[in-house]
Amino acid sequence: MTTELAVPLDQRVEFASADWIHEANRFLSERRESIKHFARPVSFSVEFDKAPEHLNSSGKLGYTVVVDGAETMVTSKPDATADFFQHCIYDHAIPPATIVHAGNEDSARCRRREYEHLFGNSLGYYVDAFETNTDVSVLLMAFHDHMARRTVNNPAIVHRAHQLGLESNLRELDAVGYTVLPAAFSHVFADELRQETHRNHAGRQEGASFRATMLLQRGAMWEQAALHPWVLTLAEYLLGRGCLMYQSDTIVKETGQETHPGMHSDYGASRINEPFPDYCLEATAVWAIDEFQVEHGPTVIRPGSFKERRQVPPGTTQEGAQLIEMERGSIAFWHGATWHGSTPRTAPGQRTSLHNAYSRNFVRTIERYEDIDPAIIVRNPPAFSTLCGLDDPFGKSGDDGADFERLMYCAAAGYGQAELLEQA
Ligand SMILES: O=C(O)CCC(=O)C(=O)O
Ligand SMILES: [Fe+2]
Repeated sequence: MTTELAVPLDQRVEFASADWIHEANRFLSERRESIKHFARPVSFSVEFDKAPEHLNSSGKLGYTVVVDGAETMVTSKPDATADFFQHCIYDHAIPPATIVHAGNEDSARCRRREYEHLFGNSLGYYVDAFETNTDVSVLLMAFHDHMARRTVNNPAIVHRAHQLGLESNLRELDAVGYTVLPAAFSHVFADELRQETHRNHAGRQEGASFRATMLLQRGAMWEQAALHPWVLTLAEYLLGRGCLMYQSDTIVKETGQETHPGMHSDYGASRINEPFPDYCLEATAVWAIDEFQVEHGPTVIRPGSFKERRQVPPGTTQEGAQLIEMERGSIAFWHGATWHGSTPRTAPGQRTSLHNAYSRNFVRTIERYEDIDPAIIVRNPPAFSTLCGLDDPFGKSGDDGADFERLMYCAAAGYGQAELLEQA
């Protein structure tokens, strides 16, 4: 059975759009009676610079919330007279949606910590501005999660990349087929991921492979990793909107172990016809949970080889390829048609890494999440169900024809579309 979406497709909204404001009002006005018991009205206002063009028709973008029990409590303009006014949260970037309060304490802490690692200490922009454990903060947390559960990421991918400071990474992807994102996750997260990885690997039978797979259904930290806003932006740049999780797995490499001798392309498993199309079908993010220096057995890659548009010829060696050396906390990201391999670890100890591969929405993925536990879908923003393939843009025909609601949603949301850097 295919898992139900937590929020139907037609209830998804883009951050700070008119539909978003409308939904925000609907949520608050349903709670009007309890709001009337607040000791005094609460107000706050948020303003952004450099919003995507399709939203920023009227100059300043932002919104103001006045929680006073009135009919309209959220308006679509910033207002500097509000109690609590925050100009340009997230250093000008429109924030990706995340649900920080749902789930258990550990996962809430993890989500919040990683967003603060990337964007600074402003995630709790309105929740923290009011006393905790009051009716007000409980309401605002619920408001935040309700909106995050239906908020889609800014669909203007190049704009998003620009705001997140990833433009040079897009250029590298175009030029050589790979790029590295330093300090992409915290050392605390690295330690948590390592511990969980080793627990997963240890629980397996003798002789199991060096991979542990199907991570999206193995705990909230893997969900958080799959949604990494920088990685997802690079993935959508190469693969178009609505891309899927192709595979999510960890590798533990021991001293002397050669996991990927020679060279390969990540298109190998999908038997892609040659010549490969000139657009990307699959892309891989490798998280350095441990150090990736020469003695730790890092990845090697041949710059520009994705332009060959073919599988690696048998017998191709690693000669002339470049090591991807990176510090723990970094993420390497490559176009899946790029020829790469890995080197043996010479140092004592183990190399731990997370490999999140993404594909276009029409590619058949290696892992399957169509029947993933609905509780996992509920605690994540729409981007997560998209990765799991639950937005399936094709729908499936029943006895009465195709699923036009899906077809139309995915067309309107631009699924499969990509932008080129030069157009921005
Ligand atoms: O583990 C490595 O260094 C390379 C792994 C790899 O080939 C991949 O994730 O596609
Ligand atoms: Fe690979």
